[in-house]
Amino acid sequence: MGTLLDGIKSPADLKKLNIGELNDLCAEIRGVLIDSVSRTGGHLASNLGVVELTVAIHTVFNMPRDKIIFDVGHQSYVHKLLTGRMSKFHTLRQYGGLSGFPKRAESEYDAFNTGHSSTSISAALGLARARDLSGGDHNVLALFGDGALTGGMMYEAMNDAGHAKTPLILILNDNNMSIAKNVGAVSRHLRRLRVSPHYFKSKQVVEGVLNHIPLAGKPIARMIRKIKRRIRRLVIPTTMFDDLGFTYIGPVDGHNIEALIACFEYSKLEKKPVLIHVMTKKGKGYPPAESNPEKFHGIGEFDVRTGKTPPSKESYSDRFGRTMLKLAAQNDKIIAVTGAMPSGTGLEAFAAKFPKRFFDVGIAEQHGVTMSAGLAAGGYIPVIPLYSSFMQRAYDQVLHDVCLQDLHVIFPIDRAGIVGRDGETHQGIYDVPFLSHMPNMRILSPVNYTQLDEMLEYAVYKCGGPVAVRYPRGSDELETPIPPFDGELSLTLRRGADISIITAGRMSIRAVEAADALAGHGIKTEILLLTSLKPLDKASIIAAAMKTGRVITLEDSVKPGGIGEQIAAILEETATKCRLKVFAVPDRPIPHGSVAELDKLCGLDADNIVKEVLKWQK
Ligand SMILES: Cc1ncc(C[n+]2csc(CCOP(=O)(O)OP(=O)(O)O)c2C)c(N)n1
Repeated sequence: MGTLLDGIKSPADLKKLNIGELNDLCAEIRGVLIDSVSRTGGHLASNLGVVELTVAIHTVFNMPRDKIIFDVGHQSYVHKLLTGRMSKFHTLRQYGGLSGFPKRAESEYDAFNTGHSSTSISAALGLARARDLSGGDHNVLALFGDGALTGGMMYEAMNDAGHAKTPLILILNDNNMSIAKNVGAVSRHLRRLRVSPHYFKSKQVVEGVLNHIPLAGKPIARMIRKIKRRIRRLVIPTTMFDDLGFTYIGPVDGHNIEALIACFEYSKLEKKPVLIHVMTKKGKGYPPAESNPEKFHGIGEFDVRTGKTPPSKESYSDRFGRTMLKLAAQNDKIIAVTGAMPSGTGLEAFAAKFPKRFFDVGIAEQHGVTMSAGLAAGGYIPVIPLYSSFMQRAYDQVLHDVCLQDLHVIFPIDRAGIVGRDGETHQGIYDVPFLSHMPNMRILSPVNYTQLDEMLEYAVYKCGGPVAVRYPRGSDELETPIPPFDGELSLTLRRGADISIITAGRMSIRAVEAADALAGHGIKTEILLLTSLKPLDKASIIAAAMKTGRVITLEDSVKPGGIGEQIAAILEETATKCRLKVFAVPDRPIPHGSVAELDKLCGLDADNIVKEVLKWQK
């Protein structure tokens, strides 16, 4: 096992292999991916689908001189294996190990950091323009999925790139899947291209041409000219990409290395924007992933033999989905909207039960939010669950289209706070600061599932404007019993006279741990739990500060503009005399690791809080 892959120290080594060996290498890579991801977790299905594609790219192009940008970046594992990171692959997504996404700091082969969808063409065009301005002649590639093509930025970028006419190689990896089944009119257009008789014919011809292609690295100039003439005849401008100024090539079988190599060799000759339409199967080569690509899109540890994952507790997302079913059964004005995350946000059952009241808008958070604002203006109650980090996309839509008009849109914010193994692009640590300054917005923060239910019900029936309800990834609940929620801004979780901890959400668990540990040192802690992060309960905050004279704020959001800084301002403005220490996520990218490791890294663990409090004692 692993013999060919062991020999690939850099992509240059690929150029020595013949087609048969490249295919054998692909089989080895699949084995490594399945085995390794079964231990570390990760984005398996997408990577299994791009094995031949990535091998062919690195066989034809000369990275790192040529540049490739991976859209989202979740499908960059094969690229990592081929670019000198094989020996570290077992550390993928582990604290201090390889990232699950491209990282410029990790390798010179990673041309651009990604994590959020639909940025690749914009970034590639920027790199191409930088090349042109500096007189370079290297190739710039963007590899993106059909799912990414539902994101609006792609059209802004194609509008610009198709007009700019500078050489750019776009590779569309079309597997007909986003995380779930892909949606939308562009997806329908791609489906038509896939089945059009003309394109099937052209595919066969491309493959025919390819049987005669020498591998890259051999003298190929004359042969290429011949291929160019033959392929040019296949390129018939009937696709939306042609209309936008790209030469469309395809569709090409993305598991046929020879066909891929031919298309890539050809694309280098075009000297203008090219789009290569590659068809792949998500999960290719591992039956459990082929039959359930959605489950294997992003997966934790699993048993390679059965494809089964260990049993897990109900998550906040699952609970949200169950509660939505109940609320929607009672109230037919409730509409669910998702940006391509029906399963991730827990809305699958809703979609099945209320198909007319469910809209998957694609990876289009901006459009989803403004569309929801339209639904609200039309008399409905849209509920649009977004992962905190993806909500960043829709900042202006939340502000301009929802908040300024005070429209009743409900924003369940999933994966709020530190998310763990997906790392810096996915940490949900910015929503509190950026929502806090939006007029009319309310932000609620539950500490357990019952409170999540109560807050959602409150958001539907007792609010008339925008409401966000933020909850963490996973299933961590505060075990301390609390009274039912009915709109209170805060509640006192524990009484004590020595020090006050003001906290919210998942961090309340850490606050209780710290308070228990402080009790061992004879320090009695008051814990004020903020159920509302906007508005803040000023009176209770001031009272808690005055009671003990020593305040700790504890939050899983970035410090600038967060709750701690807002509380500092309240205490300052009201001339409340007390000492204050803000525990929050520091103002720098937070890498990947387990949530517990990252809490510690950010100083949000009970041990660190206790250590700091004990310093105050001296
Ligand atoms: C802005 C944003 N929203 C949502 C996501 C979550 N997400 C990650 S991959 C993905 C689907 C991508 O589909 P596609 O581009 O077709 O790639 P595939 O996995 O099918 O290869 C989604 C929705 C994201 N990364 N960024």
